[in-house]
Amino acid sequence: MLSLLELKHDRVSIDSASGEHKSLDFLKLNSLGQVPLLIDENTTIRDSQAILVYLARKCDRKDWLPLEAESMAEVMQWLSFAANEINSSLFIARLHFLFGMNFDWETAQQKGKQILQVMDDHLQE
Ligand SMILES: N[C@@H](CCC(=O)N[C@@H](CS)C(=O)NCC(=O)O)C(=O)O
Repeated sequence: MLSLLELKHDRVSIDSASGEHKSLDFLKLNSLGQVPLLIDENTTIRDSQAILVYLARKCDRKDWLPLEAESMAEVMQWLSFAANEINSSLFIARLHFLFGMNFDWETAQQKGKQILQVMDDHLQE
């Protein structure tokens, strides 16, 4: 999103394998110990959806986040879809296949396929 908005930024890598995101320094920035995290001068925002909303509003980009009730709700429903449906399916499957974490990946994968179909159908329109 930073690139799409052509915002100059520094990207900082966090070594989660060594637990850097749970270090005291990082927890001071985000008590949940999660990435992504956006720091904009004196403002610190955690959560991908919140970061997207922040950037769109900060740049007054109504093409990304319209202010009319119906259009804004339409954007928010997809952000919520990312936080809920995608997070509880594709994200879980990814943790299993990429990082070998022990989850019910079969259920996650099956749900993930349904979720991808919902997105494909929407994009077809
Ligand atoms: N709701 C958050 C979830 C962020 C999240 O789960 N990040 C993962 C990496 S992709 C993480 O930092 N996990 C470490 C943990 O939860 O302890 C968002 O959308 O940004």
